[in-house]
Amino acid sequence: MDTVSPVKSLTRRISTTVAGVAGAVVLAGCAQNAPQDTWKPKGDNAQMIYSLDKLVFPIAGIVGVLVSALAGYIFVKFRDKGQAIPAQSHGKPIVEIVLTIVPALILTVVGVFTFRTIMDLAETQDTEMIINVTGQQWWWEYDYPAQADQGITQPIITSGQLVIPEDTNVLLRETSRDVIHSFWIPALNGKKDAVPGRIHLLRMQADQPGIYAGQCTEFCGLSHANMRMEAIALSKEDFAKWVANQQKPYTAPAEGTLAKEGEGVFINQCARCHQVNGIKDANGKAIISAPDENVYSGAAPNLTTLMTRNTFAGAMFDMVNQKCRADVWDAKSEDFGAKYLAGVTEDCLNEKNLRAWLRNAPAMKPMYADPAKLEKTNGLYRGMPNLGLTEDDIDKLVAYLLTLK
Ligand code: HEC
Ligand SMILES: [Cu+2]
Repeated sequence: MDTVSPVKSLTRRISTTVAGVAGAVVLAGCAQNAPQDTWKPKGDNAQMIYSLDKLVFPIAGIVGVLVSALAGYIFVKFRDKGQAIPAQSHGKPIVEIVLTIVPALILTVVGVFTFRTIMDLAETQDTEMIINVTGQQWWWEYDYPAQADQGITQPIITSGQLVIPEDTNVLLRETSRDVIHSFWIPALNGKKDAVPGRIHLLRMQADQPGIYAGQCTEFCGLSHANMRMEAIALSKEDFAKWVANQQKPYTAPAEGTLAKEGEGVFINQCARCHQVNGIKDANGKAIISAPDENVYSGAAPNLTTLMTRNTFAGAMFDMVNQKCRADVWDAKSEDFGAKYLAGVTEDCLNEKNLRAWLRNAPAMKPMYADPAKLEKTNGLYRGMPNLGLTEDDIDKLVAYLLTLK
């Protein structure tokens, strides 16, 4: 027979829960390496949000503690011990007036500063550069329209890693090809939803070269948690080098090499979804990959300069091995640009990840791309399907993809 009284067991359950939550909150503050910390702003926009937080958080904290303490005191002090019901009254006008005016004043102060920050963050007058950002299940595409003053003479399209020049007011024009996503690089600015059929604007500015991690923050389906992104800030000179490299013409691999065979496999297997700018078929005819009607959003990442980004598939997987990864992530800001621009060389390539992806992408990242279950998605893929490639073809493709830098 259970001898613990129901009241005791309830008290124990409540105190265990409270201790658990408090413990988790305290431990969450211990993270050594927390790149997605809003309270470590690395640019003007994030700084504005932080300054507002610094004002509002202590006020909200004091009010929160006071209210919880008072409520707790009242629960304990006046709990039902079988005493007579106290005399009922209808309040004291003076208390009611004070309790209305004080919160109203606090909210007014907070409201004025919040409104001012929202207005400042919506400013677009000072834009120096525009990048179009398109979310889709489950990766981000960045397209840089031609902008002569930024040295961008023809459009650039890339994915996963948003490359920007330091100390430059960049304006993102966000939209989505399928469902609502939300773009968030905490060190650089707050969140902004990417909504199909609309364009939302988000300012970006980074004080220093470096890599700033982010995450899609609007639940967008099966692989929402695997939809990450990184902003890469480069010094202005390094950014110019990056732009020049993105715009250089395509060079096909030399005849007779493994990479050349890989180009053939790519044309047969991949080009129906993936664009590589300038690639030509055996007859010298340019291949423009049409939007693939079998892919839900109609699009796949542009792979023209795949090896200039060191993560792939929604910034989920490293394209580089452990050592080379540390080189970039831990670089001092003055060395960062050179390290990043070195790209993915043969000895840095994380061949294990890339091969696993080519072998069976949906096994690495959950996607609606299983041919057996396509009736559930009206015959449309979300993401990259398992193409059933042979190891031989994968060898060739890896050799070819390594030339895309
Ligand atoms: C049916 C369309 C389709 C085909 C065919 C296809 N892919 Fe993909 N691929 C995608 C989609 C969609 C993604 C984005 C998946 C994600 O990140 O969630 C992708 C992602 C990738 C990525 C990561 C790119 C990045 O920047 O994040 C690589 C590399 C890649 N595919 C290589 C290939 C190769 C090589 C082939 C040919 C063997 C191929 N793909 C065939 C649709 C396709
Ligand atoms: Cu998303």
